[in-house]
Amino acid sequence: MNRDNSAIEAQQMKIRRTITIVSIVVQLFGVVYHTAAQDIPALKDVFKNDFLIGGALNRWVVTGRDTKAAAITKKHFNTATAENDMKWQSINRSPGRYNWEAADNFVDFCEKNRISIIGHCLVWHSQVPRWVFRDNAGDALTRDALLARMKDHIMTVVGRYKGRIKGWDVVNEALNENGTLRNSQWLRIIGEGSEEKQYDFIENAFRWAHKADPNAELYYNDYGLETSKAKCDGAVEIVEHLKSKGIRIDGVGIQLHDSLDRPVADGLEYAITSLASTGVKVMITELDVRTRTRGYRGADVGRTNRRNTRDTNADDAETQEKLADKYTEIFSVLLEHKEDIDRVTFWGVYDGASWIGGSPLLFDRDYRPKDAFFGVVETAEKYR
Ligand code: 9MR
Repeated sequence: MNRDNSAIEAQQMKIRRTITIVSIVVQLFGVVYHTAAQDIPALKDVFKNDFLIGGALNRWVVTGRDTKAAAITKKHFNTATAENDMKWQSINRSPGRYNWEAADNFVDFCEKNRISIIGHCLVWHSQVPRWVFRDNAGDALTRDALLARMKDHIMTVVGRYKGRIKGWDVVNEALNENGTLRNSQWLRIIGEGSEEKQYDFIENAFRWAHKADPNAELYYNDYGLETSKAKCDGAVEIVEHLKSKGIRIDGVGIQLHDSLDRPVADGLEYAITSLASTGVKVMITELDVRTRTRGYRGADVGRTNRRNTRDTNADDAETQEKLADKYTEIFSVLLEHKEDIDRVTFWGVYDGASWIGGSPLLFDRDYRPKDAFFGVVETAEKYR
């Protein structure tokens, strides 16, 4: 075994030991903590020397209709991402018509509560209206026409919030599992099937975002970077390509939509270290852990309805214990690499607001902290 291997083994031993110790402590003190939920520490304080802590917010939170979720947000988060309200489809559903209400509400809420704002997201193959890729006759746009449309959208949206947004997810989910670029309309139309032009839509998106708000940080964001090394290598290539052209990129977001039974530590370490070695910040941008044991469990949001995704198995003690272990595993890795991690954002505030249903977050459907919450706090204490 070489020295690198023994260092990795030692680190993994440490993570396994932390999971066992944290698991025992959480079980011993869980009951006491649960009865005194108001006294729980604020996550943003627990991690104040390590990284920002945030959540994805929906419009019920920012308009005050979900007061309990808003209270969790104000207490625990110092950064937030709009779960849906800044996406192309929400802001610019039909040509030339912009609806800013929801995005403005999100930005105002964050500013009022001194929460750093992440804009999500500018160029994505999903939640973008069909008209974007077509001309008036319904035919596919030319490369130049689509570039012009993309520029107009970025300049308008980023320009409106200039100086108020910490960073933008400029390009979202552009990669396949094998690290090649996804065959989206962005790639097909702007890339014109040519290898030389394949990064053009990404380059231009970053250039224009920078032009529209020169002080905003700019990120590439994707899922599965922790499960596929090839995909992670693809993200590294995007960063290196942009840097080689002198185009600003500040960070890469590892979404980290995890699931209960899949070990994540090795792949996550690989992703963090290889992305950080390019010199960019690494962020966990959409953290949750899928617990659903019944019904539809895929990623097709068209088939996931928040109201019917309650899963009784997701609430049982065994699942909650596994969930706490999983979060301990994840935060052990993040704390080992805290120098490289800038921010950790949960994809939702509490289970009742999660896009996947089940019990994937730190707060349950009654807004109470779960064993997973205490697992995370205990893990932070272990790394002090
Ligand atoms: O959580 C979001 C859900 O409410 C939307 O219906 C869905 C639409 O595609 O997008 C979800 O958020 C996604 C995020 O914007 C990008 N990464 C994957 C997230 C989960 O699908």
